[in-house]
Amino acid sequence: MKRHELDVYFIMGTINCTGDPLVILEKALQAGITMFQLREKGEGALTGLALEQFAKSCQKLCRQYNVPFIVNDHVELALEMNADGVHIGQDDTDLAQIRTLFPGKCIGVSVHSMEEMDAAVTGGADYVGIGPIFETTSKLDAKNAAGVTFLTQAREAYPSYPIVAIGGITTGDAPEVRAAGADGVAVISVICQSTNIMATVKALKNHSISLNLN
Ligand code: 3NM
Repeated sequence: MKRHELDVYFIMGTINCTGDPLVILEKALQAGITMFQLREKGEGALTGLALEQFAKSCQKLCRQYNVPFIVNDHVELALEMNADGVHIGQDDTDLAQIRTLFPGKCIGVSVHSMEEMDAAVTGGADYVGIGPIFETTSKLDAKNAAGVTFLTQAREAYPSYPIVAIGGITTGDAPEVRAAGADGVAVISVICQSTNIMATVKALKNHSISLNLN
């Protein structure tokens, strides 16, 4: 994958939205998000047929805007739908197995230590997510906010590997997170709760990206 695809990585599930999730997604796509992850989990999340239908609507919108459509955890669903990729945590299905199931697709892994990062890279992940950088209310089982210390170390260890930062990131601190080594910011609430998604996404973007397309 290209590192700039991680620039503004929008993650969403229906429970993160107070308004219509598809309207929010379309606004975010129009505003220029570069990647989308459907993360349908938690109390009240869709399951079964309703999940499939919602996922298909999200995928259709992403295709219209030529933005990769990634599925969190629901590996079967991602396969069935021919999603552009999957994102997995440390407790989810084994990376080697996922790599075999998704040849040529984008696989993201959440990592919290150098050991996990090394394993993700050698196991064939396409990018890693590092977080939570700041406190988050969007993930119930999130670890404590870690700041940018590990992110900085990870970038030093892997100068050109795709890394996205996650957890409590707002428009104001996106530049700090990028300066610490992230190729992009993965966000839920700052977009889902925005009253001006166009302005929020624009503010999250890396404004020097045209000079940094490797
Ligand atoms: N993963 P918000 S933090 C989905 O640390 C997720 O791995 C995290 O949402 C991790 O932008 C997180 O609203 C939630 O804080 C991110």
